[in-house]
Amino acid sequence: MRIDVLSIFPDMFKPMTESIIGKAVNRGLVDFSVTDFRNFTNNKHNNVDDTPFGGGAGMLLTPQPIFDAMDAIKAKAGDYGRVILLDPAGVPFTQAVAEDLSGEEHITFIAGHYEGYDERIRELVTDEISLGDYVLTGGELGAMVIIDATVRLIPEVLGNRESAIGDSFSTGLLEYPQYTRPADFRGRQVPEVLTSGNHAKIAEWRMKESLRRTYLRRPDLLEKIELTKEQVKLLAEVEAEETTD
Ligand code: 4GS
Repeated sequence: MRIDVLSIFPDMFKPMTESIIGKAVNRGLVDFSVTDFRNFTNNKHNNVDDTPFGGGAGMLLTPQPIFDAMDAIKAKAGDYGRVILLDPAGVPFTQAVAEDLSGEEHITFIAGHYEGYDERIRELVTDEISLGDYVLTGGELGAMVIIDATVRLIPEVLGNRESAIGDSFSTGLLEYPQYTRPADFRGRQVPEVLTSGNHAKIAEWRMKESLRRTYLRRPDLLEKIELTKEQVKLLAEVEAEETTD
């Protein structure tokens, strides 16, 4: 996968060379490049923003440096693939969006840092994505979050140790509680079933606790998935247990 980012703060992307994403780059699974679009300005002060026509507060990202930086990416890579604009008015970012993007060969992010974008910039864009209902100082952190969640879904990026299988949100449920050694830590015991060696009982306990956690913390997620007969039975047990005490 090739990932391009347009940003006037290229140093903000330095953390992307760490950890699993950095390894994916080093292993040649991801080709990652940040373009500072301030280098593409045509004015003598290298301004990338200007005041809005019609008046009002705040500055807008002007189209010229963005269009020219996009032309440069096209000249280098042949095309820009999916073009993502980080914007609070975009579709909320979810695991489903990450799964969709992880199948792409090329993604280009436009990360702005001002009040807003000149509307003509949206002409270049295939997807407008919001990180959530809050206001950031710029699109850079949003682009990094989307890159992180997307790249880890590329086959081969995660080893067995960090497997994406069973992640919360890919199953539609929150993860069940987990324990490692010691079985007794300062008098706090690991649930007995987990040390019983009975794999069917362990699987049932995990499913039930996954349902319990989702029921208690994120009941909205239960509305979005189709439960099996077994899960319906376990959820009924959880509901009974959680309403009596
Ligand atoms: C988001 C967001 C955002 C909007 C950038 C105000 C500076 C800011 N971008 N998801 N101007 N939420 N952008 O808050 O993507």
